[in-house]
Amino acid sequence: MTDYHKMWNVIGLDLEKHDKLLNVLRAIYSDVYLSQKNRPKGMEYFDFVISEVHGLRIKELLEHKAKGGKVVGTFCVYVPDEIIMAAGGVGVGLCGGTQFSIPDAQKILPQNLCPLIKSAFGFKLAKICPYFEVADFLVGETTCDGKKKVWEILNDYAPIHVMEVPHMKKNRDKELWFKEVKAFKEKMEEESGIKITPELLEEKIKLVNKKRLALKRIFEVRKALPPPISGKDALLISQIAFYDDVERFTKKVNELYDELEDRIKKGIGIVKKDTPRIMICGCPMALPNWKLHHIIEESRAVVVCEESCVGTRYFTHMVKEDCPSMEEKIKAIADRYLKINCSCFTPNEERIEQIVQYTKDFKVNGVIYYTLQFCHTYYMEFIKVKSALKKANVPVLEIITDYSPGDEGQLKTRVEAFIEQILQ
Ligand code: BJ8
Repeated sequence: MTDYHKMWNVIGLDLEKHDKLLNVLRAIYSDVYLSQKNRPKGMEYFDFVISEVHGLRIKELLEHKAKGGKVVGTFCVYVPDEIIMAAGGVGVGLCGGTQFSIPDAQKILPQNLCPLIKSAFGFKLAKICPYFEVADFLVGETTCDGKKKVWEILNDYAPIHVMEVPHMKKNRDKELWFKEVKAFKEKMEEESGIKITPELLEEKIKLVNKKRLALKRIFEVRKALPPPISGKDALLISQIAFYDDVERFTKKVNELYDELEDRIKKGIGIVKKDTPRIMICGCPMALPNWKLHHIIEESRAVVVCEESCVGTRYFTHMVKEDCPSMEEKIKAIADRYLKINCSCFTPNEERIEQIVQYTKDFKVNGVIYYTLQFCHTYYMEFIKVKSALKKANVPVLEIITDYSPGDEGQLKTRVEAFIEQILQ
């Protein structure tokens, strides 16, 4: 195994703390992922990516920077990847998914704040995330209140550009968002020194659409009875989508898709045909948050869909291709991103309708609605989701949790009881 300590030292990581983090992650990964039986062979690539996520990928990003390219840290699926790439940049997701960094964050941030925000902030404060350290600048957004205010504090540690995401989808909101996307293109041009041409943008629009399509195909095969891949593995692929090289990732996901199709033809499932099928809806699960999937799949059920930003919200809509002018291309990008149904929007009926539709498409036996503590918008939106699922006759369990292992026993008991109820 390559020793990356010299590289980590150069980028300014706290080596001792970072070593501890890696040891914790390796142990969890081995327990949650490598213990699975009958995994598709194509998952070997994703295991490799995880084993090198703070090593080889960081080396690649440093090489990219050495050639003059920019690395841009993002926290939300509203930030348009196509624009970052058209300016020769690489986008990396910086949302935090581990309890490990939270005590550091709480030295500054309040305790009663969403763990995803605290975990990310703690990474920067403790200097244990190499992605934060190699990022030239960060892009925040005005989605939820917690994120909005943390950018002001994070700005003391790293330069940050904030995109104003509207909270409604009226014409005036669309106009505002179009201007924000345009301003982001200008920001990327200024940072990179590269003039984004219509040709460059078109090329990247097509590239990112291909990546979305590859992810969509993985979700399509999960509709099979039984699914050919576990929910944990599908989640891992969605999480890696925020870090890996876009072309390589797309190729590997498509290869995996071919293998999964073959499995379906041969009748090879990851579980037995009558295994209860669960859909998870709600807050995103940033790497390495595998807590709920692991509990569900250890409880004789299988996760077949994530209605989440590490799931359907990431890939569902494509950017319209071949728009003639730059103005129209920017509009196509703005339109696509504004279709994402984050609970920060009001009203958000399309999300509710999509959830009900997914329960049919993925032949779901039960929904687990997942809210991170102190995430008010997803929490509140559950009221409407619950009522729509009741009408559709789909059982639902609400889970509100954080990243700590403290409630795992209690969650397991609740999930098992829910699955028992489905089985009856
Ligand atoms: S588009 S879900 S990635 S904002 S940070 S809202 S969990 S309280 S991450 Fe998100 Fe963009 Fe929306 Fe998706 Fe709640 Fe926590 Fe806020 Fe969060």
